Amino acid sequence: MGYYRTVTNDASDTLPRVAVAIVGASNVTCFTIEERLPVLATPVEIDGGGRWLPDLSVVRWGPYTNVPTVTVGYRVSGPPGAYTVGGVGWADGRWKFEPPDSTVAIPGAADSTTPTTPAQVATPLIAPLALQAESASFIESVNIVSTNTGFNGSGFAVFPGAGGVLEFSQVNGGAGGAATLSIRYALGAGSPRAGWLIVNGVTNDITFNPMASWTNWAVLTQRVTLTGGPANRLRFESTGEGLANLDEITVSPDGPAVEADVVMSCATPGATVHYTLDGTLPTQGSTVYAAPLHLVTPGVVRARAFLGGWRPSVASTANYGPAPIIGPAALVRSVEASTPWAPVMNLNFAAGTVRSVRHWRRPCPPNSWFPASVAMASRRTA
Ligand SMILES: [Ca+2]
Repeated sequence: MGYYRTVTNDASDTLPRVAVAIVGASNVTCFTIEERLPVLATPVEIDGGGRWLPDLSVVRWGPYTNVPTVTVGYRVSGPPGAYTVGGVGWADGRWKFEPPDSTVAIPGAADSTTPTTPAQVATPLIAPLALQAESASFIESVNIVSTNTGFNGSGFAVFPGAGGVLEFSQVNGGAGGAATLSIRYALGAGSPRAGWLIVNGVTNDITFNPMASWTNWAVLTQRVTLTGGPANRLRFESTGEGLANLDEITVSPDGPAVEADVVMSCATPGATVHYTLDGTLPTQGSTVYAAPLHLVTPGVVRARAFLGGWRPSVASTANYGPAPIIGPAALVRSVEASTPWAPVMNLNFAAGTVRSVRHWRRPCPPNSWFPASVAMASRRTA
């Protein structure tokens, strides 16, 4: 039985190809082939059914039974440089064939440049849900249109001179009490327009200032007092001046109250927002934000945005309900490896209580550090 290895560089810009030929095995019942690669080298394009066993750094073929000749092969991948590959063939569990080692050369100059730090994803926003005028619960003599650009949702409300009504009947007031109502509107008329904002039956005057154009959208804030829960009624009425074009309203209770409807967004295009509700740092394994959350119990929302090839965003945090019980401070290490040749180590500090300064001289608390492995891949690919 003979074990022959040949190495070819079939083009200057491709990885070297190794072929192994077993010949003269007609007097052998059973044999296997193993090719051994050095550290940093990995096989690609393995043919003949060979298996790469990274723990042993070998490619193994067989066993072959009653086969006189076999030819197998693979290419060697890794950083540019010269590598020594060896091999061994085992026959009938007794005989060992070891051909001389071969040297393979992976072309190209080593890339010694320091990878640039990837950009960081924008910190996501956690905000109250906006209620769209086009989805108001009661509409009278008001047209819903989409003729002027810049609105949110699918349209906005246009009031007549008088007698128009737009009512939101299930507005969430959180735990109840003072809140800020943000009204997104456009007013292209030359002078302010007044009308009524009726909150749970109590009439308030409301005045919109002109914005010079019907496509300039502005936000008017009003202080209101709401009852707890999602049964507040907010009603806009035009009373002779036509009011303004209304796009959406948002209610922000003064306190971090529940119930609450929460939306999340990220300014980085293509980024995915992940969130947790237990105070832990969101990872790419955390729940993906897809639709507004309705929170009915006190808690904390933490959101973080991710995008392949970018550093993860800073985590944003919002508390709902009574102030949370503060746990021990923790420092957590994690690795973001979406760019294989430039894994990013993240250290996240979660604020909390510290028993004493002396305590900080050791990891605090004892389990707040945990090891993180970093895999550094070659920038070269097959
Ligand atoms: Ca709208």
